[in-house]
Amino acid sequence: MKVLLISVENTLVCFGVRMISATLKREGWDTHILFLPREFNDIETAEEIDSIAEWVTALAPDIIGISLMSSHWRRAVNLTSAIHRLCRAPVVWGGIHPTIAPDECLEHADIVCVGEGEEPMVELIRALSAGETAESISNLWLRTPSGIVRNPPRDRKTHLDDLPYPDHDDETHTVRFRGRFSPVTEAVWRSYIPGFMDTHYVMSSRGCPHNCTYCCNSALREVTGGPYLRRRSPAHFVGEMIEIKNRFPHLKGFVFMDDSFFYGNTDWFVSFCTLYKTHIGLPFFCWANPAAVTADRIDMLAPAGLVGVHVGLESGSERISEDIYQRKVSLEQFYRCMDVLYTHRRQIGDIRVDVITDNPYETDEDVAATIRVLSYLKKPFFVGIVSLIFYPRTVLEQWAVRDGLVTGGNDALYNQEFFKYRPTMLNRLMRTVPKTPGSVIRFFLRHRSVRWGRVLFHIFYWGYFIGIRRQMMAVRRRVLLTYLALFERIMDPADVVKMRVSLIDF
Ligand code: B12
Ligand code: SF4
Repeated sequence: MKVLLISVENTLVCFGVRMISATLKREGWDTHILFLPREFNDIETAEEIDSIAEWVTALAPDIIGISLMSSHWRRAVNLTSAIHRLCRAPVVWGGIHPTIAPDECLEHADIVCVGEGEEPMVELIRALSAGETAESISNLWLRTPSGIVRNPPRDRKTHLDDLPYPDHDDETHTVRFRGRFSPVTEAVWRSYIPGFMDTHYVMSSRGCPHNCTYCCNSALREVTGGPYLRRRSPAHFVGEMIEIKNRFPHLKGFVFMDDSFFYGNTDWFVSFCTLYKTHIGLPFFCWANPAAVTADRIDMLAPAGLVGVHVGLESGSERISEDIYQRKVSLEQFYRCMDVLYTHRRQIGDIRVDVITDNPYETDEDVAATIRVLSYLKKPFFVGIVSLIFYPRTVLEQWAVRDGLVTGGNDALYNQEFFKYRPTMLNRLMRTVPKTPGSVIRFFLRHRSVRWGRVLFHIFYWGYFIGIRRQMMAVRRRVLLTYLALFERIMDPADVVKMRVSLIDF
């Protein structure tokens, strides 16, 4: 059996397809991956879709798997129908969106994988190659001549160490890059953001201990059984990075994509730090829930190479944070986390605070509260502003449907852009916080309802922040890129990644 897995994600990270592929290869199946990275909302034209379907048909796979999030919905639908026109191989959909919205996915795919896909895919390929049907494979939903079969879910995999490392065997990988089908060369890899930073994404765990209402974890947790938060052993996790470091000698660092890297027992961190320092020794970034960022943990991780932490404030309004997002993080915990990170600012140069905006449940005063909290933080830090999307089946989406704010899953919702927040004065003011003295931010906040205050802010925003500052950033970017081109090879990897991060203008 020849298997083709397709990713429509905008990077080459694609943990899902790489995990399925590695598992199938370990079982001896001839497995290929096609990466179709594109910018958000950049949907393939009919000619492009046809050329992809022709490439797929020429490879002659016996089965095709497509991995998708909600924002990839339209592209996956178009691709699947083009493949169905040219090719007889069944198309299986898996990933976050099929897991939370399997019924609507089954209107397009032949088979849908609900939840983790390693074991179901192995069983499916075995069954098909033996000429059997997939009608009793748990986690799989399928269309059959006698109707839809919804097999029950299986428990999540408990021992993640039993799984192989994600597949990085580029020989069997193809990417559609600048309109051509190309091997995944170093140059291609470097064209995408993690590549640009010379970092590689890895994950030590699956799941999250929290249950914030806007996040897919609130939906995923309910879909299948078994423990939700699971972690690989430090040896298994570092073992993967050793292989990656050997494979990509130019690598300058790692990004740990765990939902919240800081959770777990102290023994895990002690063992991880020792192994990481000994075998890897490169700088790393991670995401953390502020409640879990303690001085002890940072004291352990900073000497091991921690250079960047992304934390979520999401909202500085206690009403929104507690009642609407149901975040289990108090403002006090958030400030404490930022203080701990600030004390290590020489080492941890990239501190990013994520904030959600454009929430119809928020009043102007709630947004102002978020800006006020940010204005009191010690600099430097970045702020990542994202526009609230009501992802299907999340608790918040269900409330919003009930309250008539959204109509539930549809193309427009799935295509909403995460990073394109509304051009309101408060959102713009929020954006300027990391580069502007807190007292100036609070001055604009105080005077936002009077005309002259708004006029003054617009002069500041368009004249300085977007105008002069951007020009200065462009010059700085050119200087730093030239500097990197000349000296990167002899620089400390931590300084290289920090410099590259500083080139991304949030
Ligand atoms: C790592 C990550 C990323 C990485 C890499 C994504 C990836 N797919 O590898 C990056 C940074 C690129 C990313 C980007 C985005 N992400 Co993201 N990301 C995650 C995160 C933290 C982990 C996902 C992951 O890799 N898990 C580990 C792998 C092994 O699990 P998996 O992907 O679910 O795959 C398993 C199953 O789903 C299934 N499966 C997957 N594919 C397939 C295919 C087949 C054929 C089969 C049978 C099975 C199968 O089997 C896999 C193995 O068990 C999740 C949070 C979460 N809890 O899932 C958010 C999450 C997936 N991201 C999310 C979002 C919104 C985004 C962005 C849109 C926004 C952003 N943050 O910029 C962009 C989208 C980019 C784009 N347009 O392409 C949302 C998705 C919501 C939704 N309903 O779609 C999540 C759930 C977070 C959240 N807030 O709720 N993300
Ligand atoms: S802490 Fe982060 S990853 Fe975990 S449920 Fe909340 S938003 Fe999702």
